[in-house]
Amino acid sequence: MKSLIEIEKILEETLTTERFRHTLGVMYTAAALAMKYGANLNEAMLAGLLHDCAKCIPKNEQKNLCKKYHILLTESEEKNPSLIHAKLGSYLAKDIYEVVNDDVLHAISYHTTGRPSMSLLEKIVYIADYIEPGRKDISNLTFIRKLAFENIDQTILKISENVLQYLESTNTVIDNMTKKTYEFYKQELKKEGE
Ligand code: DGI
Ligand code: FE
Ligand code: FE
Repeated sequence: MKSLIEIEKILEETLTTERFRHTLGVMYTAAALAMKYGANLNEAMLAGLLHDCAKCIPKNEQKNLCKKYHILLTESEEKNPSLIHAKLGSYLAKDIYEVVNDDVLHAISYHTTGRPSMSLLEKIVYIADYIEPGRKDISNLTFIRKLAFENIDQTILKISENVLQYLESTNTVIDNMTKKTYEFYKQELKKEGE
């Protein structure tokens, strides 16, 4: 297994400066959330550090790598290549960065769309990606950043709602999993309130 520092050095060379800064922001935000909610600190930092490891690979090369790893792409991933880096990233994490922990691999795989019934670690990476200090120009971000340290499931709901609204307003095809995440946490919180 590679250490956080070894991985950080590789990513510094393979990601753009901007993406690397975002990556460090996600890693440390995931660490803060892990402290708050009692998740494993090293796992949270590892998943945060690697979540966008496939992001700077050219799109056609990402597709070739998916073939190499026998990753089946959904129709929506075929249409929206910006979704591919999440799933591909988890395979690279395993193959190149020697990650063996399935929870960490799932957190990387689902960081863009989320999914119903996420583990604590998956929730932490999904949220950290959205709220890290370098993120700009998202409505309600000040509110969501505060909420993230108060109620984790409400934060997932707010973020998935924002993402859906944003994708609708830009006429982007929405992945089924993105919708399912929102619907699941809406139901989940309704149950809690009853
Ligand atoms: O990789 P990041 O920029 O840090 O953030 P991300 O992994 O959450 O998002 C990657 C891109 O995917 C971003 O441009 C928003 C977009 N996206 C998120 N959910 C969906 C989506 N695009 C489509 N087409 N459908 C989705 O459901
Ligand atoms: Fe991403
Ligand atoms: Fe990201």
